[in-house]
Amino acid sequence: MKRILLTRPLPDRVIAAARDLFDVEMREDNTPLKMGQMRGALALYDGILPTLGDMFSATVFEEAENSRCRILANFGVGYNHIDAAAARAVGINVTNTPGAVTDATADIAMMLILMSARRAGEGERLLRSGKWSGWTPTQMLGLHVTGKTVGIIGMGRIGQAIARRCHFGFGMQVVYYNRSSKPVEFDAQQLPTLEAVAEKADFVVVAVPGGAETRHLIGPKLFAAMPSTAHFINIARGDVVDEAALVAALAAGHIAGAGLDVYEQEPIVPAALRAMEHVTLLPHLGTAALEVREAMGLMAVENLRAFFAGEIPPNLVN
Ligand code: 8YV
Repeated sequence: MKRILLTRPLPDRVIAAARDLFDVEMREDNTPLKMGQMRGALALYDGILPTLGDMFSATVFEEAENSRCRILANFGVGYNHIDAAAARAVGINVTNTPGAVTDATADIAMMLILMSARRAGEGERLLRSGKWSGWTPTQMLGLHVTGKTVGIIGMGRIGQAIARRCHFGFGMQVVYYNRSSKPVEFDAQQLPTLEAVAEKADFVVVAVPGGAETRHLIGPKLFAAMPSTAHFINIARGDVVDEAALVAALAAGHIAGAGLDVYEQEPIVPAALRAMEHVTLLPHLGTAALEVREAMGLMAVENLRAFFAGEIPPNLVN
């Protein structure tokens, strides 16, 4: 039986599915693997099921040509914590879990759009503080969402799922930026630059993959192009956004609010952001629902099964 390491505790169904097929070891610890642990795991296991925070950088793969491990079956669609090219160079396959995460992540984007526009976090804080003095016709007026324009940065699976929700569910106009031409089957307009999208949008939503190519893709130029009444939403990866520039844009009132699920240096969230009432901050909840985490885990296990059965794993990324 192949030896597999699960780098974090996972839902029971996933553990059971993995144990049916493999000799499984699961870390009980929820902290990311350290460099030495990653190197050790490459030497000791045939396959590893890692996740967000397990920083498999090029350095980890140095001298791993003859390592026992031949596959990293990532739990999550985003694999920017793994240097997939460096893994490939030493013959290690990398897979991810697309599809399983799409709807849940798009749902979180909608939640952040609504929470940010309608000041839900601020209202909840007010009520819990005991300072709510009762309804008035003008209390806590926010931005009406239905019929507004959403600007999506990155029209992949998740971007399209957000666009569909906005278009069909909320009667919104959809404009988007995607680096390649990406026609969609409903009324939505692809624009040539990030700024062209920002100028038109009441809500800018980031849905591009993380990694070197998109690091700080969003910065002062985009925030300057957004209307001062617009909200900025990020459900992708924190470092796609220049967080300091976002804080500056919010502090200066260049944009009206932000809804964030991801941060540049998780779990560190800048104090300046935490102090702002017009910012909604979620702790990377994107896929945090049991059935979704089960589907992600089962997909990762299927990638391992296929690989060790001599097939091309369904979600190979390198
Ligand atoms: C995951 C995500 O739960 O799938 C992804 O890439 O961002 C999340 O929703 C987590 O990051 C594990 O990869």
